[in-house]
Amino acid sequence: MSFTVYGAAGSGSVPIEAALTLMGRPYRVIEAPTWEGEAQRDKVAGANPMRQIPALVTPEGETITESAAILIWLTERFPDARLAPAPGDPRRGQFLRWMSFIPASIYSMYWIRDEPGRLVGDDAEAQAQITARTADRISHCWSVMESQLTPGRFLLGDDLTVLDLYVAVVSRWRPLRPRFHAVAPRMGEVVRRVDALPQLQDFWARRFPFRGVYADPA
Ligand SMILES: N[C@@H](CCC(=O)N[C@@H](CS)C(=O)NCC(=O)O)C(=O)O
Repeated sequence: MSFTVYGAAGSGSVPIEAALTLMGRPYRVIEAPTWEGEAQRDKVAGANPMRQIPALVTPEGETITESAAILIWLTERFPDARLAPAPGDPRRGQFLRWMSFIPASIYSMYWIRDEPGRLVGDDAEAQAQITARTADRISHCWSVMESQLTPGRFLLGDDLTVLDLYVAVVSRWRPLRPRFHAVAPRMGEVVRRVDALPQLQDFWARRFPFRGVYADPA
């Protein structure tokens, strides 16, 4: 039995799929772009009562939700892939810090951004304010992370971790990479390095192509 990922191209399942790819672990994807509406959310509801992707079903049949938890769990399940500093490693604290910061401070904004009406109903002006202010908040969070990290080749030093995969994907969402680079130039160099990893070129092309607004103009 292999892994099953409930996910969608360009979504929060992509760093998980990238990690499984680098780990050489077979998986299948149940495609469910939940932001498209209730029919897609229904597909996921059995695995995740929050009706969100990503969710991972392990070969043993356990279901894990929450992108950061899934990524960290995979690094523990497959330590030989060396995609996280191990417990006791001096980089572990910062690894856990930023792996928690992304879903808590940044990813959570998208529940509001994707459908501002969830909070303010049909008020178009209020919706526009939410879109603008959550973009400001996301940019601020990236700038805080930039100020606290001293990247090497990758965010925590010279070794690639799942944190790099996570940031490389989330930084491509709106307000999009040009704004990310403006507030986080050193992290920006890292994500471009992650975009260029030879072992992920086919994967990115399939799951989050560098096209249109999702390109990263130098
Ligand atoms: N806390 C969750 C957030 C997941 C999430 O927001 N997923 C989005 C897609 S990238 C989703 O399913 N949105 C639909 C909705 O919230 O209704 C995680 O970190 O996995």
